[in-house]
Amino acid sequence: MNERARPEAVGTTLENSPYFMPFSMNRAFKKAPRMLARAEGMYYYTTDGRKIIDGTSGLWCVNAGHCRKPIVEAIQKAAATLDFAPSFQMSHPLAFEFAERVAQYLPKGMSKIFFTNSGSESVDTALKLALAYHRQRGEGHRVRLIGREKGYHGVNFGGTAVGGIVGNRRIFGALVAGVDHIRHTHDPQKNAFSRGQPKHGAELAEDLERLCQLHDPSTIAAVIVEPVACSGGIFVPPVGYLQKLREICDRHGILLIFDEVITGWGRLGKPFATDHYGVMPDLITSAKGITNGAVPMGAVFMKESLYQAFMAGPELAIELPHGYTYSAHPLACAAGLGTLKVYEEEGLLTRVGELAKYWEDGAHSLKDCPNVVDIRNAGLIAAIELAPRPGAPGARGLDAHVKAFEKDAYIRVSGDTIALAPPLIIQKSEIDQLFGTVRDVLKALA
Ligand code: PXG
Ligand code: PLP
Repeated sequence: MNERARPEAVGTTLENSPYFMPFSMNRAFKKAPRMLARAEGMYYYTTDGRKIIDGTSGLWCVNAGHCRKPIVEAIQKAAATLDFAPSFQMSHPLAFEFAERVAQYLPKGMSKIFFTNSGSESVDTALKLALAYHRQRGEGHRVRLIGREKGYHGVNFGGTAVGGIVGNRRIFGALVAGVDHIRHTHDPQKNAFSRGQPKHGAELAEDLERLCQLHDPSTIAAVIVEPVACSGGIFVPPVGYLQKLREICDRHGILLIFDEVITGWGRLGKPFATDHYGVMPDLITSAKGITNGAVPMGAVFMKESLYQAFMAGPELAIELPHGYTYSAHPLACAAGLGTLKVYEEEGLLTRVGELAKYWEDGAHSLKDCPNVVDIRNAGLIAAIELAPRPGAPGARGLDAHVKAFEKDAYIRVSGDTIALAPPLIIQKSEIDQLFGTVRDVLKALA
């Protein structure tokens, strides 16, 4: 037996573990781990038996709550029936069935679906689709990709390149050539403590026009933005902003990609943010809530015309040389079908419409807590931004995360911003409980 700790030996014995944890403070965590053993509905249960309210839907993905029976059973059945099926030149019925079911939820005008295994893969797929689409139509000169400052589009090369969070880019070299970024929309001087969409900032979309003039619009293939930028700190689009982006893209023949990995599947009270804000992109990237997080899956949704552009060549040719070993994996399709069943039976894709006001009031009730400098909200998402400790950005946020966990609430933080986005099944009493715990944490924080 080697000397290394087994996972059940929680405490001070994980320090030599071979597990290199993603996006984590490995050394600090292994000294003082926070370990989850099981989950049900709104709650996690720790390895030492505590019940923890899930304030961020795992990682923004468990929209229907944890270990839901129809999803669990669908996965179990699929695993015992067809463990894997190749999806290159072969397929299986669940893939077609799931695509059909997902298509019923897509914004009007979107009709085709490409399956991936994560949000990151969806983003890189969408960017490649955009480049290939233009080339397919004889506009191969459109080679540039535009992201936005503070944006998060996953961690693959394309997504990292169009992403705009400096700390996620800094150590990874030159990334992808031909990428540029429009300005972010965060303007706390004008918009602090806005309820829902901030009033000021629609004109920031004009920054896209500036890049069009700088590079010449004929060189730009696509613009990708999150309708609500979540990972970077939760920035809600100013009134009129997304509409303006759409207009500029239309003016110049540029594809607009909405990255709805978080905002999709009911988070804002409609199936997609596209429906909520009434602005139609050309492509949508999805993941997370598509399977309720139970099996990894992502997808890219596109307009019919995009798909058809690839169908123009000879029939005995592979139309898109792109795909993943696990695209449309049977377990993921099964989990997705089970997920849609729960969403439907419980009306979860529109439930947030009823909860949003209560949620907004709860979030903004924290305004009087120490160190709170801004509160932002959209649908069932809230950000509570704290002033950083002098010379130690992120330290107060990290403390909030750890202290909340000690007080039986799991919350995410991005720097010094607390990010809340619970499962869509949350009850009003649990909204009170969650904000009550955050209030206690903020009062206890130096
Ligand atoms: N696009 C967006 C908009 C996302 O939010 C991705 C792409 C990448 O998806 P994958 O499945 O490859 O992780 C994301 C993921 C957080 C947090 O707490 C956010 C994400 C993932 C993990 C943590 O902010 N977003
Ligand atoms: N690397 C090698 C050597 C491979 O053979 C493959 C897939 O066949 C990949 C990477 C890509 O893996 P995936 O399809 O799981 O993304």
